[in-house]
Amino acid sequence: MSDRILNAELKRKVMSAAEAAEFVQHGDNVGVSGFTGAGYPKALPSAIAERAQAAHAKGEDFKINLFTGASTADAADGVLANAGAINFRAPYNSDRTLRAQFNDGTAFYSDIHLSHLGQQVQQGFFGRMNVAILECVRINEDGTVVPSSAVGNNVEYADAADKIILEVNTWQSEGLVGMHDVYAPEKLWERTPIPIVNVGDRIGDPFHRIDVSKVVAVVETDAPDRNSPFKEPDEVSKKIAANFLQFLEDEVAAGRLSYDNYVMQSGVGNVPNAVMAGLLDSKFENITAYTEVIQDGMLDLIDAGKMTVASATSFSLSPDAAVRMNDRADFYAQHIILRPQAISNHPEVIRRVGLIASNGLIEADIYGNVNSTNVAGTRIMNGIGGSGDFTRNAYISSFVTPSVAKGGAISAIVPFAAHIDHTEHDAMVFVTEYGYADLRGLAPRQRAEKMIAIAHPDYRPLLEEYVAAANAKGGHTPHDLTKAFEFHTRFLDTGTMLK
Ligand code: 0RQ
Repeated sequence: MSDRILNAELKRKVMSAAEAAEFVQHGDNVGVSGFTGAGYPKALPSAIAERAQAAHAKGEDFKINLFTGASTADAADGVLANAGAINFRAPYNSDRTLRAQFNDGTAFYSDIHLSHLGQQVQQGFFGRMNVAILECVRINEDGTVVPSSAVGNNVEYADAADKIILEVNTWQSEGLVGMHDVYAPEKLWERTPIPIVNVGDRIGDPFHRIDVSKVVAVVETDAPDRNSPFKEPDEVSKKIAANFLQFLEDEVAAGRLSYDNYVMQSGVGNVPNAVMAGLLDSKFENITAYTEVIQDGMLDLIDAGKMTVASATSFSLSPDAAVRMNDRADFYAQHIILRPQAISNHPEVIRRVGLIASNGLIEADIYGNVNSTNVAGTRIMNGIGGSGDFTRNAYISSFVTPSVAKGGAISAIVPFAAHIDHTEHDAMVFVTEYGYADLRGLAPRQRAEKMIAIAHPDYRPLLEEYVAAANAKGGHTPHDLTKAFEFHTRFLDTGTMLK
């Protein structure tokens, strides 16, 4: 037995994953730890999948409703989806098999703002939470638990669940001890302000207090997080990043930002990494991040002394960066805080700290409405994630995107977004490789001009043609509803949005 299980009562609950999986029944609501490929349970999902497969082989039903922090990995969503063991999923998914099941209607998905789900589960919006399965680094002598590389919705799931299963993962560095700040808001209708004034404020405990009497099993694992390899930013990403940095410089020049008060929120991926590489050589100092996910570029900024503190709910690191983090965990613990996602994404705090949000998109329309989730308005990609939490409440909200997808067959800027996650009232600045469109203070007709200027040159004439047709119909937000989705229907008919 590992020396990371220090509580005598819970030591007696150690068993195999297969034995622990017996506590999960068909139809159960199961809330697991895990966020962006970090901190998800590594053993129970496979064991539950095996149970499901055995039941299916006997002609019996076996499916669970799976709740997480955000995306997990093959070892969690993947194995369960492949076993046909998921009936319902919330609040975010990036697994391809499961995505296909949502899109063909064989599994159900509710795409929910990441800061909202924990409370909704606690309040019983989805029925009882039957089992919570939480990965941790260590169980302390007093029965408190140190979460692993993500905090996610652990607090709410453990609170709501009838039974708790703990996975103690010895692959996770004990250096994580001290990085967490576990805080639960008071009960509904008794709430006081969340006392985070500065990004680096710690307001909770470095461990999670659980009800030990609810723990039915403890399972030991040593499997790694998903930690996807780092892709060097391509040319388009570098141009988008350069345009984003120009926007920041222009904000400084306009007196709306200074070189030492940039509070960053950033989605993950190629473009954000290129932005962070650019920030290394910029005049910005004392950068802080109030965001969801700690990524490679933030470690670089911390190493360079450019970023003082990064607050998030999980890590999303390349294998190299994960090794770096683990090797120097004591140093990073002075600069990194991992909070519950209800707090990392809390509107109240986001408003207070005055951050600049920057997220990806599927498409935006000429008036600045954003589709982050549904390709051609119908096929779910991942989900809204935290983009709504941040976009609505940011000091300045921005979206970064290549001007085209699928080799140019799809324009990221369309006449009318075929699904809308962020409205024109929330989205302020759009950045492509052709520049940035600042929509603040503009009326719809003025916005269209700015958006077309950052579209791919091949699509600008088509967008202008649409605007002419829409303006001919009139209105404050002109549209020709017979043509508004022509880009999409043309793509579906011919394989390209181009004429
Ligand atoms: O697909 O890899 O199969 O070619 O979408 O697109 O351009 O690499 O950009 O990785 O940032 O993803 C909106 C999906 C963008 C993401 C989305 C295809 C494209 C490619 C990826 P391939 P890119 P990104 C942040 C807050 C919502 C959640 C969020 C997302 C793939 O940013 O899920 O913001 N956002 N969370 O080809 C068809 C289009 C497309 C398209 C792109 N219009 N039609 N396919 N793609 N546009 C917090 C965190 O990040 C944790």
